[in-house]
Amino acid sequence: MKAHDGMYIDGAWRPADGRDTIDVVNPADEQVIGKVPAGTALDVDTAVRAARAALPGWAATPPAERAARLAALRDVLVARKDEIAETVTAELGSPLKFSQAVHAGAPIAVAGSYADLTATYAFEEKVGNSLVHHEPVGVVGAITPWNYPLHQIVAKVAPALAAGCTIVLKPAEDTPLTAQLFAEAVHEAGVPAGVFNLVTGLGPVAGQALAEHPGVDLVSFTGSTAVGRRIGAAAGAAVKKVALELGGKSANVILPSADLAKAVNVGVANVMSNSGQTCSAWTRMLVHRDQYDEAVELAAEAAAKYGDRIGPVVNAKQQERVLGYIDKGVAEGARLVAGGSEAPRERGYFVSPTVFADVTEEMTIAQEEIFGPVLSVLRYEDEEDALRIANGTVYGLAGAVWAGDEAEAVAFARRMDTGQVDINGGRFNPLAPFGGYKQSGVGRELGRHGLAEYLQTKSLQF
Ligand code: TXE
Repeated sequence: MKAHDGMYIDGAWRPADGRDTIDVVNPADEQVIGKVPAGTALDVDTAVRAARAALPGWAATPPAERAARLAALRDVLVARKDEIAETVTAELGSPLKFSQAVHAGAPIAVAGSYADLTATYAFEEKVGNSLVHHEPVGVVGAITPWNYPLHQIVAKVAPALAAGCTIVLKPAEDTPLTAQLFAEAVHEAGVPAGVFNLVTGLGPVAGQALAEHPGVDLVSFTGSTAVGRRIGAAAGAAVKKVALELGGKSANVILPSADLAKAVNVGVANVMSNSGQTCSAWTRMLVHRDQYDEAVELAAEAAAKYGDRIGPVVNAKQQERVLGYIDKGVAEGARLVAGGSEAPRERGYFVSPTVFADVTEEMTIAQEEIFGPVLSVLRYEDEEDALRIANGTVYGLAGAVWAGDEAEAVAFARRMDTGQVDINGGRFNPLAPFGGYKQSGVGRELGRHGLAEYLQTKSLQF
């Protein structure tokens, strides 16, 4: 696979400070497919300085011109869609069709939505006798994970560009080739030098240097709760803005009036897609006790069908972690009805699509984020019980409600402590705000709400 041996800083690929590199591994066959430089604190500093220097010019660029660059970026992503899909498949292991539809498709939609929004957004508004200016926050340090390599990048970089911010991106070490391809796309789209900069590297080195750099005004992080906590604490100490998109343990609540077979089948697909590596995945299916046995049977059948259709998880560490959770589920008394903790293939970091029945709320597999193709099916007595279980974790990122009547589902959704709820299945909307209640995070991504994270307001009184 094509890999750059430098950093994209100030509009060009420049030699890295150090000689250390990171091997990029295809998780489907464990082969090394490329090497990228492991950035140092000096690389980060060089990139932040470039972003600072470019800030006044980009912040003063009229929104219509920023919108034009975003539209050009979307067009480049469209033109290079196949290459994006192949790169994501090579470094994440997801099936090519899924990479085309989701890993390439979603970021194209997001880039396009920000091109449109930037052209029409009221960056100045009259409020009584005041004029309120919405100005860029400044230099953004973006730290992204590997699970949706391009979407996670675009969900931060597109609104930052829209707002007039400049950016230094530190992508996940597992998926840096997609990030390099994105840097090429930004360049091709004519975004001025220094506005977007890329430093590849390890989290505790390059990531930490970026999060703690005094020249960064806002840190936008998506990843594990443990790292998010550290970044939030450092940002608090420096009185710096921070956006955190962390884990989830979303509930899929199937009310008795719902179409059970549809709700279960879509629910299983939701958890298995991307090999379960989705922070918003509906990993807890909640079913009324009268429909429980039927739902478990349907879920086991649906999961078995997935067999070879899902890719591996991203690396050996994640595979070990997911298999460990499956063992823990069995040890705590849950009943395995599909899959299990035996790796299904000799090569590659695969995990069998797994379904647990007889899961109770306090079990580890019902409380902690597993980040693999593992579904827990829980029983509820009545609606109040379902609500209590749905809200009974430290997380609050997403969820789903199914009912015969949409209004009934909406009434239930209103009482859920979570940032996003899919009603009778739902569909991806690039304009809908996405982010967490409770320990799932701080701030929102996508649409107007995502843009607002990268703006600060100034009011002029007349
Ligand atoms: O995450 P990390 P990992 C969850 C999921 C998964 C678990 C571990 O449960 O099983 O986290 O995944 C950078 N300072 N999610 O270990 O380490 C790192 O280089 C600054 C949910 O891969 O948090 C990468 O770019 N940055 C999630 C990014 O943080 C640091 C998606 C995420 O990696 C750093 C991914 C540090 N000290 C994992 N240490 C979601 N919400 O979608 C690491 N990083």
